[in-house]
Amino acid sequence: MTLSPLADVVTRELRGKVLLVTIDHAPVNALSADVRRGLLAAIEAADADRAVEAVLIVGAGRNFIAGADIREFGKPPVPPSLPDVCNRIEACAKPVIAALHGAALGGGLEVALAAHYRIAVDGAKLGLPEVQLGLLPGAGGTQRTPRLIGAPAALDLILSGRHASAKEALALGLIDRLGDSGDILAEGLAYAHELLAAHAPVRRTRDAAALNDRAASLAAVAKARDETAKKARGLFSPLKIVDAVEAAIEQPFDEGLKFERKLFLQCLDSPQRAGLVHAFFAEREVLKAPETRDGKPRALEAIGVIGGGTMGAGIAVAVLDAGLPVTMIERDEASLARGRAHIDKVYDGLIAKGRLTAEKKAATMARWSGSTSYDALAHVDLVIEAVFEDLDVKKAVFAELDRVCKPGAVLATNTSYLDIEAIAASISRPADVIGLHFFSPANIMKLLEVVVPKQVSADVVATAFELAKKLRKTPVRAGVCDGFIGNRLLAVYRAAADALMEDGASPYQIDAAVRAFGLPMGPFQVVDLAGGDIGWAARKRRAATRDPNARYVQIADRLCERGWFGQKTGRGFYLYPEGSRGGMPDPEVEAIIDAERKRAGVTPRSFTDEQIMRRYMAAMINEGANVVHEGIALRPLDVDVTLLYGYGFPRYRGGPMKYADSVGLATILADIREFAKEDPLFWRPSPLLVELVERGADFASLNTTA
Ligand code: 3H9
Repeated sequence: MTLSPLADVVTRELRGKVLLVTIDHAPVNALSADVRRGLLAAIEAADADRAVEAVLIVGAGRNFIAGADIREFGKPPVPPSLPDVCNRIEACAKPVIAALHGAALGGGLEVALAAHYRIAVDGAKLGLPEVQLGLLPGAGGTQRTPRLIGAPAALDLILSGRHASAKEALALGLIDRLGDSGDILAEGLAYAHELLAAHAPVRRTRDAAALNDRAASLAAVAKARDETAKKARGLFSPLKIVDAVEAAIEQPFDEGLKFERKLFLQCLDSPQRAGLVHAFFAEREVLKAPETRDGKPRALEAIGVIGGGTMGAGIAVAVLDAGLPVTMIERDEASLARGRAHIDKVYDGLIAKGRLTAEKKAATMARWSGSTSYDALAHVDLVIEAVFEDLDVKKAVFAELDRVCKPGAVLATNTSYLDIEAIAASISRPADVIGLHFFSPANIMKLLEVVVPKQVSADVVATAFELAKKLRKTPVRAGVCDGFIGNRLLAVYRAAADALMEDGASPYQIDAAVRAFGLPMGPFQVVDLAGGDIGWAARKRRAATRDPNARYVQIADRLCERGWFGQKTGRGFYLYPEGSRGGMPDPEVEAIIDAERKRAGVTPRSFTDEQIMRRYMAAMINEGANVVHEGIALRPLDVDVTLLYGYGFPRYRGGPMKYADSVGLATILADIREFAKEDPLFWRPSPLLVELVERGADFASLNTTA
C-alpha cells in the first residue's frame, strides 16, 4: 500500500489494475484542504503510473463525502480549489469510478459527477443541499448536473436541496449502477473491473447531452425562475442557481464554470450564507448540553400525557407519530372523549389532505389509550403534564404522579412560565422533575425547551434530549425563570412593539416591517392567532408585581375588554370577516389606539420601518444577552436556535444573536443607550452586552461547546 505523502486522509492502494483511492476524514469525509490535495495527488499519480488502468474513489466510514468543509467558509481559501480538483478528476486519461454510500452531498456529489462512472448502494443519499447554506453548487454542480440529467430534474434537485435515494438517482440518470449488496468497496471494485474488461472509455459529464433540447431546457429555466421569485422570500442564492443552470444551456462548459464560480463567490460573501451556516452548526451544538455527556438516558418505552386540551393532544400526536404508546389522563370521561377527538381531528385532517390513510391512522391510534385514573400511569417511563397553567393545579397533578408512577419515571411539566423548582420541591422525588416546554401546535413545531431545575438528575435531562430525538424535535436547554428563553424574549420585544404603537406607529406598519425583515408574521398578527386572552391573563397575573414606574401600554387590554381576542372571535388587532384567514386593518382599532395615546399624553410621531426594526431587534437582543448572562441559556447560539425553531425568526439571519454580531454589538448598544433617553427603565443595557463591547468581543466568542 502506498500512503500519499501529502495527507493520510486520502490513501491510495493498487488493487489489480485499479487504483483504490479512499477518503478517510472523520466524521463525514468533508472536502477540507488536505482531502482536496490528496485527491489531486491521487489522480496525478494514476495518470503517471502505467500499472494503473482505472481509478476507484470511495469514502471510509458511513459516508462517501458530505460536501465541502463548511468550517472553511469565510476563511481565506487554501488551494487547490474544489472546482480545480473536479476538473482534474474529469480530465484523467483513465476511467474514474465513484462508488457512493451514505452521504454524497454537495461537493461530494460534484466529485462523483466529475468521475466518469458512478455506482451507489442502498442507503446512499445524493443531493446538492448548498441552497440550505445560502450557496449554490460551486464545483461544477450547476453545469454538470443539467448536462447529465436535464434541466428540469437538475433544477428541482438544486433548488430544493433534497436528498435523492440511490434508486431515484438511478432513475434520474445521476448514477449508472445500483449495487445490490451493502458492501460498497466490493461493489465498486467489481464494477471497475467489469468496466475495464469491457474496455469502457473515459466518459466525461461535460460532454453529456441531456441539454440538447435547448428550447425545452430554457422553458424549464423560465418556469423555475418564475416560481423561485415567488417563493424565495428574500433569499439570495435560489435565483443565482437558476442563472447558473441557464448558463449551462447558453454557454460552453468552461464559460459556464466561470460564471458558476462568480455566482458562488457572491453567495459565499453574503451575510445570508453566514447566517445559514451558523444555524447549521448551532442546531447541532444545542444537542450537546452538559448533562447529555454526564447522564445516561433512561428507558423510553411508554409515555403518559396528562390533559387532552390543544397542547396535551398535540403532544400526544407527536409521541404517537414517533411510534411510542401514549396513555392519556383526563379528569372525566367527557374530557377524555374531547382529548381523543382533538387527536382524531389532527389525523382526519391529514387523511382529508391525502397524507395519511385510514389504516395508518387506525394503527397509530392502537397505541393510544385513555383513562380517568392516574393509576393507569403505573407502567409509564415518562409523563408530560399539560393541564391548566396554575401552580396549585399542577402541584396537585404532581402529587398524584408521585403516588402512582414507578421509581425512576421522569415527571415532566409543559408549563410555559410557572416555577418548576416549586413544583419539584412539592413532591418526594424532585430529581425526577423537568420542564418540557412544547410549542403549539406541538406535533408540528420543532422547538422543545428542556427546562432544567436545580435538583434534577443528569439522567433525566439526558432522557429529555433522547425524547426530543425520538420526536424529531430540536431541544434547547433552558434554566428556570419566568418565560424560560423564548417567552422571556417575546415579552420584551412585544413590549417594545407596544411602545412603538403607542408612540405613533400603527400595528399594521409594525407587522409589515417585521415581515419584511423575514419573519412570517408580525407581533400583532401573532397575538391574533394565539388569542389575545392568553396574554391578557398573563398581564393580569403580573400586575401585582409589575414595577409601578415601568411603562405599561394598555391598548391590548382595551381590545380584550371588548372581547376582541383575535382570529377566534373574528376581530383583534385585525378584522377577520367570515371566511377570511388573513386579517384586514381595522379603523376602530386605530381609533382606540388614538384615544389611548391621548390618555397616556403621547404626541404621536412617525417611524420608518428601519427605526421600528432597530428598536424591535435591540429589545430582543438585549434580553437575549440577559438570559445568557444569567445562565438561563447556555450560550448565545441557544437563544438563536430557540428563536429560529419556535418563533419563526428567519434562518438566513442565523438568529437574533448572530444578527447582532453581524450588525456589530457596539451599534446595538449605542441604539439602546439612545432609546434609554426616552425610557431608561425599559432600555437598560444588559451587563453582558456592555462587557462584550468593552472587550471588543462578540456573541460568537461565547459559542464554545457547552
Ligand atoms: C458544498 O459542498 C459547496 C460545494 O458545492 C462547492 C465548494 C467550492 N463540513 O449532521 P451530523 C459535521 S456545501 C464540516 O451530526 P449525521 C457536523 O457539524 C456543503 N463539518 O451527522 C458534526 O460535527 P460535530 C454541502 C460537517 O450522521 C458531524 O459532522 N453539504 C459537514 O446526522 C456529524 O454531522 C452539506 O450541506 C461538512 N460538510 O448527518 C451536507 N457535514 O460532531 C451537510 C457535517 O462536531 N451535512 N459536519 O457536531 C449533513 O447534511 C449531515 O451532516 C450528514 C450526516 C447527512 C452528512
